[in-house]
Amino acid sequence: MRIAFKGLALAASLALAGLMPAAAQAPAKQEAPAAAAAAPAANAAAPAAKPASPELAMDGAPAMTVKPMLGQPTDGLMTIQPQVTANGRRAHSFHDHILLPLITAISLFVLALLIWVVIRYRRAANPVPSKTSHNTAIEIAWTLIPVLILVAVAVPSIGLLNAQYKPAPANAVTLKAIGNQWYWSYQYPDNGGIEITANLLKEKDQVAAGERYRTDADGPRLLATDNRIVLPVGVPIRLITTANDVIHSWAVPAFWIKLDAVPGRLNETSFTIEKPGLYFGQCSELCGARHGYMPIAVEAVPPAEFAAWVKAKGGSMPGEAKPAAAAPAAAAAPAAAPAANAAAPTNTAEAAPANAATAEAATGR
Ligand SMILES: [Cu+2]
Repeated sequence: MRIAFKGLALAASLALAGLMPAAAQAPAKQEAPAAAAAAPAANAAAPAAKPASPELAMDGAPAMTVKPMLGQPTDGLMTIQPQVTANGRRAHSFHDHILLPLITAISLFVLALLIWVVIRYRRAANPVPSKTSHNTAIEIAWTLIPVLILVAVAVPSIGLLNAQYKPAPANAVTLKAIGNQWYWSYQYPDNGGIEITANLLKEKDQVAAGERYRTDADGPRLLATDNRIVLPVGVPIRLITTANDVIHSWAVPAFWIKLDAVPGRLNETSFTIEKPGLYFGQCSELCGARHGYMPIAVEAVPPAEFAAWVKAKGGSMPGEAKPAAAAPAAAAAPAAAPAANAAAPTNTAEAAPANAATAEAATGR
């Protein structure tokens, strides 16, 4: 996991850089129909959004189980986890098609030079050493070639770094992740302030009788949490991180996301999940004794299911809040208006309370 993150500061190719704005905007355009679809579906799905499997203890969350090879480390797999965000795919490609071949070629070249020197210039084969101390052509070459290699790596790398700090569009779903010693808590400020606390699920032999323990349906050992967070697929996510005590880091390898959570400040990045699934990560900043026991589990679901989950949690969708408030106001307005008109000729004093009532109805309070 750590090796995968080393590539984070570096990043993808120039050709891909040209594609990025289009890729970043595409999910934003999908947002409107997705949200529109979510509204009716949310109502339809609401009855189904009862607490799912009691083992998962997920109020209204779809009982999603682990998919092999997706969103988690896999035994025997030697490369980066399959990526489900645009930046992740870009970085994976940068790693596979630029960095890895380059590192391999340089290592083999240096190895060949060493072998050649050891054999050709050993004492037995070369009893009288050359007195040569300078060679202008070679000195220029061994200075210039590494500089050109570094420039070739830096250009796509800086492009990817830039893409990783692209601010989220206005319609993004905001997830605030808060690091604590030693668990994560979450807030959905745009969805009625839903709050979730996610703790590591212990193994069967670590809990008292009757207490909940991890099963394979929850996820891999040390990665499964008692409460999962739910995020919509195809919708930009604005991730904000902070911490209550020491520095933590919110990291999910399949999203190509690793963002420090620092007490007293907010860090922000954005991403769009392209594939429904269950994704796991861990705190990735040494934060104390139980640093290795604060996992992250994300369920990525279609926007309609996300809306249903938000409802089941007692939250609201940003687009939904306004029509809901406007509906009683619209219903109240025609009724109140004739009343106000009728009252006006007879008693203007009575019209004022009628208007006040309308105003109350309009705000829904
Ligand atoms: Cu931590």
